[in-house]
Parts: sequence; structure tokens; C-alpha cells
Amino acid sequence: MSRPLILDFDGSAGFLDGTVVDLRGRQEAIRFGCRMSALRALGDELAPALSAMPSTVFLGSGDYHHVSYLLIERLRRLATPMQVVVFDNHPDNMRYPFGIHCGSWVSHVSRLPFVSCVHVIGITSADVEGFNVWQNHLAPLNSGRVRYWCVGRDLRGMRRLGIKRSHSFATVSDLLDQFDHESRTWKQPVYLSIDKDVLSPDVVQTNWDQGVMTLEELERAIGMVLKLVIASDVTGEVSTYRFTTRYKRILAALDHQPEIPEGSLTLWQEQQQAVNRRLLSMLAGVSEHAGQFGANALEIALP
Ligand SMILES: [Mn+2]
Repeated sequence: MSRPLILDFDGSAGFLDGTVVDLRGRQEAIRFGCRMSALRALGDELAPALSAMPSTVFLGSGDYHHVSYLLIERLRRLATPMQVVVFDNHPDNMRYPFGIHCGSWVSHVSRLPFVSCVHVIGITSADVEGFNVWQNHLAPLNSGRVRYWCVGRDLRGMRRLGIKRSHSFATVSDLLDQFDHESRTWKQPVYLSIDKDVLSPDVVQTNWDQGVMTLEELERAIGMVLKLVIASDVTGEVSTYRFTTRYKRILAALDHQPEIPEGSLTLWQEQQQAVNRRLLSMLAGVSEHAGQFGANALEIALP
């Protein structure tokens, strides 16, 4: 069982027992969004830590979800087609003209030739409805390389644009039944990316608007694909940061990130750690069965 790797940009996930990489010096550059070149520079710095094939990487706040792209992109060396399963309250497949960011990384992943499909599960955000539909990358939705699994949204706008493989369900339970039905036939390995904003605010608090899943529902969904999972990451820690760069302050404000009330941060981080330990106990064994998909070859292939 490999220890989790903690990418500590923001001090939020540092309480877990794992290998910590101190990246606080990169917080301003990477948080929320960055140029692809900045992400690649981060990838170079992380190469030694990633060569140990951690089964789970903690990225901190959902503001770093685009770092998942780096973690998935390096699986190219496995030379096997795979699916990516993302639990998130948002599509993370939006248009963003300045490089890659926490709300657009899924579209970049969907263009990787070895990724056959990205399933984004648990979306309750209005990003998928009405005029907001036009802010989504539509081509991968049309082709079915990206599929949304929403709860309680109206996807008629998407249907009118010919998007057929994304669905909204009345309840999480309905969604899980369908996911169970489909995933039973899957053969390809799965990369799993969990943004805890998919969970109801009764379970944890993140610094984004949140979905409706309970922890038990999330665990049930993970369980459906667990034997296929070759690697995973977790985001959605709660943390605050005031950007020193003005354009980043403006972009973050446009996305209406809620303020964290004074005095709540410590309690919220404790709730988060309890969830992290539960997720980790599920995911810790991933590296043991990853070998069947050639994931051991990854270690050998690394310089
Ligand atoms: Mn996300």
C-alpha cells in the first residue's frame, strides 16, 4: 500500500499521514488557473515524487483541480486506453482563454488520445443549463468523450444542441442505479478524481458551491468502479487565499467563491480530514491491483 502524496500548495491537506511536497511557493502561480507552461514546470518538479506511484494524491482546494491534468497526462506511458471518472459539483469543462484552470481541465483531459471518456458525476451546478450551456466545451459533449451525470438539472438546452450522452437524474439514488448498470460492463482502467464539492454541505464545507451527495453515496459510487481504479486524486479542501495578482482576484470574484466565516476554518478542516481518512481507507489498496493494467510498467518506464 503506497502512502498518499500531499501537494501542499495551501496548507489545507497537511494533516494527513503521507508524503508532503511543499509547494506553497507556487500557490500564486498555480491556484485557480495558469498557463500550460506553468503546469508543465510543476510537473517537472513533481516527477521524483510521482515516480513512487502514489495511489492517491491530495491537491488541496478545488482551486487546484487542474493539477489532475498533470497526473492523468503522465499515464500516457501505460499505453492503454482508460476512462476518467470525476466526482464534482461542476462540469470543469468550461471555456477559458488563458491556459488551463480548475473549471476547464476536463476539456484538456478529453483531448488526450488514450482517454476514451471523462464521466463527470454529481453535477448540480447551473453551468449546464440555459445560456450557460454555451460556456461549456460542446464538441467533447457531442462526441460523448465527456459525459455529464447531473442531479436535478434541466438538460433540454443541451439536447437542442445534439448532446445525447449526458443525463440528469431526479435523485442521486437514480443516478447511482444507472452508473452501476453501465459500469458493470467496463473493462478499461479508471482514473478517479474526487472534488469534495460534490458532497452536500452537511458533510463538509469547501470553498465552492456544493452538490447533494452524502459520503455514503460517494463511497457506494467509488465502490462500483474501485477494482478498475489505477490511480486517484482528491481535491476540495477548504482554504482561503488572497491573490496578489489583480487579474486572478478578478477571475476568482467572477466565480463568486463564498467567503469563509471567521472562526469556522478549523472546524471545517477537521470535518474534511475525517472525510479524507474515509476516502483514503477505500483508495489505499488501489496500487495493489493496478499492476493488472500494467501500472507497474509505469515505474519501470520512468527515468
Ligand atoms: Mn472541480
